[in-house]
Amino acid sequence: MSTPSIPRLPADHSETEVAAALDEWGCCVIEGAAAAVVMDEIAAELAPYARQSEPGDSDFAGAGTRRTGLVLNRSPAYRRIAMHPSVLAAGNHVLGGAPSWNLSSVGFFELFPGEPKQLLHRDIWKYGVEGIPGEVDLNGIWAVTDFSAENGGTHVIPGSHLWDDGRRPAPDESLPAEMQKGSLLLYTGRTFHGGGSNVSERVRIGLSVQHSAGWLVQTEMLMVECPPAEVADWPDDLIRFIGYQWRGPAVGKYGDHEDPFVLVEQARAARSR
Ligand SMILES: O=C(O)CCC(=O)C(=O)O
Ligand SMILES: [Fe+2]
Repeated sequence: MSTPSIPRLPADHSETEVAAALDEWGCCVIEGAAAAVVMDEIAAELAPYARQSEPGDSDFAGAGTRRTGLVLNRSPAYRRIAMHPSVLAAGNHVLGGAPSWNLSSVGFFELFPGEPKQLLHRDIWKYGVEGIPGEVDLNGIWAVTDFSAENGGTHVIPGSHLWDDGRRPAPDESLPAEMQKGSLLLYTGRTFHGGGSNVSERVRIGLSVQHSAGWLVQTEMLMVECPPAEVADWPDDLIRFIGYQWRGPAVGKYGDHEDPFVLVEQARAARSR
């Protein structure tokens, strides 16, 4: 049986279309979700840091892959697309059953020529917990360069979000998400995927964005990485999106049972004194 193709939506898709694609296939490509120049800006902002990053130290991380973090701090261009309408539509649909959901991690992934195919996996394996009910992550990869079958464009298995927990993919069951710079592959935490093999002569760059239900620990300690004084000038909705918000009826409190956004207000007040 051949693998069904990855659904593709235009940038002006409706919320219903992205919801239907994620329900049925667990993944979709949003063509041209951002302008190519935005991707160039992100790449330029992160290049000085990426040059200092070490290659991966495990099979999963990949000896031919460099992963660079602190993207929110280092890339104002990423901050402008962190709450892209397609991400919000997808997250609201997949994670909207939770009291809140938020950004969990952002990584700049450079796959160099010669890097082999990554293990096909579900991102929820990162929690190390068996039997997680339903979907708790809504993730994506922005094509910072074009993604092709040759340069290691992310592989995905449409429909695999519905597989039983014990089922494992055959090596040839996945398909590469071929997409132009500025397109976005969205996939749920249960959908099998992984970096492709880069048999081209050029680096493939993807910006991995992970989002999770608010009651989960974030993959990165975003509020430590982005302390109140640093985020004070950012838009309020982005600040809340990285975690400065009450996450549920009684989680995410700060101090005397306050909303952690009060930390940002304090940083703003201190600044204007
Ligand atoms: O770089 C890629 O294409 C995918 C990476 C990935 O899925 C991961 O590291 O979890
Ligand atoms: Fe992954």
